[in-house]
Amino acid sequence: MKLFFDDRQTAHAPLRELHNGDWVPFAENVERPRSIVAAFADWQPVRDFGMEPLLAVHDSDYLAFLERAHRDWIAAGRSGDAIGYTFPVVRRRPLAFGRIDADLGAFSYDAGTPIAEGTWQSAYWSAQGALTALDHLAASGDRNAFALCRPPGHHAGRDYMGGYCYLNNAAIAARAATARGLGPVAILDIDYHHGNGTQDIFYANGDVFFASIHADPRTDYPFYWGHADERGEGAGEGANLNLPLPRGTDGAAYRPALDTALAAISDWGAKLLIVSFGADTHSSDPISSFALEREDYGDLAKAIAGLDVPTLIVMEGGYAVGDLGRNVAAFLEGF
Ligand code: OKP
Ligand code: ZN
Repeated sequence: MKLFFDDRQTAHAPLRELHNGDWVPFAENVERPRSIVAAFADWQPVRDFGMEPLLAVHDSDYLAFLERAHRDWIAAGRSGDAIGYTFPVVRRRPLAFGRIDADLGAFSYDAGTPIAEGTWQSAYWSAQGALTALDHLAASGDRNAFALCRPPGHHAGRDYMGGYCYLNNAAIAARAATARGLGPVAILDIDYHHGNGTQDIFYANGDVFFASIHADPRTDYPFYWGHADERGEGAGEGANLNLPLPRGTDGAAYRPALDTALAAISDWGAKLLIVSFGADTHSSDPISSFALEREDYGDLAKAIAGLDVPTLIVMEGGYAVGDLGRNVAAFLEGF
């Protein structure tokens, strides 16, 4: 399997995040991609597909905000990472203040997603990695490709960041795939956390199926999305499947949910599968509470490969940096 990564994805290095009422070191750190890079010998270069595929998913004013936010922060006399402190309860009116703090609130839903000097550069190349891996999949006839996306993407919506995510890499690849006639596309999200951004982007769309297995949002981030009764709307009705699981879920208890998701994807007639893979389901993950072990990842991959559909794997979370590279390797080797 070909693996894609660009070193510019390590420019994004916020120092800290707000967590449980205190400042803690930023969990989505550069040791994560380094651990995964070190686990494999061969990496392919990432190509530049420009802004057009990003604009197919995200609003142009949101992208412009991401690009300039850190400069606005410094221009406002601040230092360090840009982080919001006020959030509209619901988006009220399209007010444009040209004030960094108002923008940080308007374009995000949490205070755990800081913008550092290198954030735009890394988010941009992370998305381009997903597009490059997709292009490889379409052009080579290979059955699988892996994009080491970092920062991750599945919490980012059309016009908001959150949960360490800025650009929705999986959604950008899915839209590029449907535009190329590679669909119908299904996205299977097996990160510990619900992929609320991906769900939101395709919620009213019938051409991309979204299935997610994740910690029950009644106990876990992102709380306000990921419940089992969210099934899509309008043309997207029935094209959204949430399978929340309780804290403590191990490999054996996870497997029936995976089989349910795979059966739904198969019934739906997917011709291309995008897997949002998070290794934060591992028992050693410091911010998550599932109990999967390394051997389980090979089994999950084999079950997914059993769909026999070309599969693009994009990296989402996973914060146990000591285990991360080996866990990702175990998953990819299962294919
Ligand atoms: C991203 B991904 C604030 C607490 C909330 C957000 C978790 C984001 C997970 N520090 N943390 O889905 O792995
Ligand atoms: Zn996660």
